Amino acid sequence: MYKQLVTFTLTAVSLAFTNAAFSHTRLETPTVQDGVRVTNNIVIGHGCGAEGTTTGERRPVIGTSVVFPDGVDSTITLDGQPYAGNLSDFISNWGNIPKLNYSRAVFDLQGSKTDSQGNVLGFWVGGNPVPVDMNGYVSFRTSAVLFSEEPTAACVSSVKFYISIVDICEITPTSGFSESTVGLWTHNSLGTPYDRQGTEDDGPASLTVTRTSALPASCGTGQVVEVKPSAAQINRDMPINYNGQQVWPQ
Ligand SMILES: [Cu+2]
Repeated sequence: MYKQLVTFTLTAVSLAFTNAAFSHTRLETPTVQDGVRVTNNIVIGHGCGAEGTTTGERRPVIGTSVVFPDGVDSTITLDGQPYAGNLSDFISNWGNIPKLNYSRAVFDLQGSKTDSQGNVLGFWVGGNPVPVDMNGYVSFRTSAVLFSEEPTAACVSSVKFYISIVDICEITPTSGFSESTVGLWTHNSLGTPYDRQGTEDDGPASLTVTRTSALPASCGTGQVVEVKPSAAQINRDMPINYNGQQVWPQ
């Protein structure tokens, strides 16, 4: 009886930890195949508050801001080593990949974030709170991502894009950011006001594109590429503009 109770308690504790880990804001489908258009969701799993805060103590998310690396001045690694070349050495068509699916099912307001050419590199939604005991699904679609034909890409089996997300529970200037006003699903060491506080770089969501065609045998298990946004891009693209005005942070 005692033994059963201990087992049950340990299971409950480990489940609680698992849930906490999975309730960070993430993509519903974090891995997609190359060449395939995929409908996806940003899943807002909980409101603002320190990790371990109970659901009832959390503050509801009233909006979220999502930024994909633009691939222009992004930081690229190849098998964990800094890579000085271009993203086009690995992916032939990065740019204008994500697109928000219009919906007022969760939030009343939404908009795309674009670069100077009009390519979508992120989006925002907001306007009303997600109840703290529920998930918020923000629907979007990624168009087909293609591996480059360049020899540099020949042995690459996957490319992982880190997606920076800020869940907003109260509109403040960046000086007002805290665990109760924002959920920072961002890198911890870019040096921007949006950086997640923490020693581990476990903030961002990610989208991994995997190659479906077989690699040449000489490639072995293949190489992995990772792409992170620059600080300049996060500073430029994370704020939310609405009707020509920056409405967050402010
Ligand atoms: Cu979490």
